[in-house]
Amino acid sequence: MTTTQEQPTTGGSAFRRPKATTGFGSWFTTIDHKKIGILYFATAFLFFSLGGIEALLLRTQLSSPDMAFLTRDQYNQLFTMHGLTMIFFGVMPLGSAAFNYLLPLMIGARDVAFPRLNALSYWVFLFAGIFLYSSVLLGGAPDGGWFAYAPLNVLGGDPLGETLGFASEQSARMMFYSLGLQLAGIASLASAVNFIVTILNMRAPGMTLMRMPVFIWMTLVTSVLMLFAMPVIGVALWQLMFDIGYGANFFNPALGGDPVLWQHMFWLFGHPEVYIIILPAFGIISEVLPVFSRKPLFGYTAIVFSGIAIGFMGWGVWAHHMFAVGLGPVANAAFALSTMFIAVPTGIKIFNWLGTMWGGQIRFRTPMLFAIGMVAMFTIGGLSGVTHAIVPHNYQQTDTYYVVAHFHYVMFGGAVFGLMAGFYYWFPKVKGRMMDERLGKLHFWLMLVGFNLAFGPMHVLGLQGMPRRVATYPDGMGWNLWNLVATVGGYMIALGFLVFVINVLKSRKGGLPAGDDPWDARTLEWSTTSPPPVHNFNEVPVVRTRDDFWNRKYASGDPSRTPLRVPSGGSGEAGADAGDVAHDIHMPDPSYYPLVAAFGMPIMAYGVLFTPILIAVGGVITIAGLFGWALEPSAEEH
Ligand code: HEM
Ligand SMILES: [Cu+2]
Repeated sequence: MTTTQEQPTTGGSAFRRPKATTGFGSWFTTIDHKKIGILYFATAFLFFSLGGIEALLLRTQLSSPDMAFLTRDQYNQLFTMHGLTMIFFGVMPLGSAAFNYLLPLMIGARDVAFPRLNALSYWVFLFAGIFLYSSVLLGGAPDGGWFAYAPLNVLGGDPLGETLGFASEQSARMMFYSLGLQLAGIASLASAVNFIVTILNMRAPGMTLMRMPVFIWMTLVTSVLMLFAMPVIGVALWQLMFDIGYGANFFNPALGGDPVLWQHMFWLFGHPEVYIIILPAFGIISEVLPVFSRKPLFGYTAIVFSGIAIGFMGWGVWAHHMFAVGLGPVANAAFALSTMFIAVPTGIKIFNWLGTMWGGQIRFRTPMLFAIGMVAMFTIGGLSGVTHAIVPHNYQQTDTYYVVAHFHYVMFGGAVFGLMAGFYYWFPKVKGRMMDERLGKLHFWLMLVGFNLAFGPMHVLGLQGMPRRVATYPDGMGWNLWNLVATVGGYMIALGFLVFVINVLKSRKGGLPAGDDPWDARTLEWSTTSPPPVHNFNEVPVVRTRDDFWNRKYASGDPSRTPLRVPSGGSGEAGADAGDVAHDIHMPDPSYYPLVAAFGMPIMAYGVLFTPILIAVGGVITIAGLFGWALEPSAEEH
């Protein structure tokens, strides 16, 4: 790819922008949304694998009664880190990876609105994960569960915490929790703002809101949820940090704090968070099902509005996580009702997906198998969710394996199956190569069977009274068989992912050439080359209908439907000879300042843990990075 020669506007060489867009070093300075998407995917998949290994350790411990494979302390750290990793560093950023790569391509744009902010978001996310995991070496990982109920997590008294100046080791561990999630929240906020502005401002000419692909709609709703949910947990984490580190008292009732405050704040964030995890999968499914059924999406408007409704209603149901707290019958009844209502828009989507397949010419390729698997597994998880909403049932089920079964059907059966459908679907666009179908199908069946073996029996275990978060259980409770089955299922899932990794490594270079539009798809990203050029489109498409690309292929030879050449990058008309269009399109140059700014942040966090000097050092690095960023010459002028 030729880039034009540009002179920086200011002299100082410190401010000269890096130019390389290929090679190893370019990954550290890239601001191309596609490369950032790939970085997000690779990193999130590594964390996801780590979370998976933790899950296997947990399941190994639980495979038979009275096991001593792990200590209680290790078990507590592992299930906490497993939950945190899967949610904040695995599944959520896998959604971000898809947003980053696909959003500009699907709306006919050349990049996101703020490319360097996008890079910042990635680096902060990476450092947040490394920071959280560094706790393992520095005394112990958080061990209070992913929702870390205060004040239980700030009490205690033991040596490690005292050497760090805290009341206990427990509280030092929870400092890692608080600071790690605050960092991760900064990354989410940055990308949420970026995606919202990109969607609202950078759609191709003619792409009205109601002509956007459903995946873009779900990106928008997810981003809005992130924008409002992160500050809520941010405040709670800040309070937790002050309680632990600086003698404040928000949560400890012995000193006059409120023990239920944390739960309200956590779940006011935490419930929207589960929709942040599942909505990207809803978007993916809504793209995959029509393509492989060779029919338009059934009920586009209903799918979009039910997505928006979920985005609003998700804020009104948080106390369904707190029925057993003792909020009283009025609160419990109100939240039971609101929870049952939110099942309505979710059900509407399921009916629309089924309607899309109904009467279609279904092609059972790997993406479609995962999409159908997602609809089926998510439906099971949704149904057990409705049973939680019935308060007397909830009293019976809460803190048992029934809940663990439920949320894995939703988050794994829904979100992960959906993400896998998207991966197999878009891989040819990203790499220009097809994935191996045989390995893909093997992955699917291993995962589907393993998943149901792993999590199906947990419904039974839960109803038999097996509590969650126990490191072991005695013989003779009638729990042995189902626990063994669940463990076997867990290993089967891991085997499935091994096949997936082999498939990716094999197909990356050796897959069959994909061409631009291998699935005969409907959305704009398939109208450019595979992989897309740095600037995405030589000609910015003009959109006249929903499914415009499909209509252009099939509906008409109407010349007004050929894509319109739009002047590029502010430099006047694009070159007349099509071969050289790229020459006139200016993409912003790479930059190392997002990395610098992000690098200061974990140092500040270590400062809160160890010594205030590091807060200052990290602060200076971050501010220097931001100044360099602001002063960096633009690359636009010649
Ligand atoms: C995307 C995939 C997954 C997600 C999002 C996920 C999420 C979670 C969450 C949030 C928790 C709760 C932690 C807590 O109670 O504080 C958890 C616990 C657990 N998960 Fe997963 N998980 C996933 C995959 C798996 C897999 C593949 C397995 C096993 C084969 C597994 C087994 C477990 C176990 C054994 C627990 C501990 C339950 C307890 O101690 O109460 N998870 N998971
Ligand atoms: Cu909830």
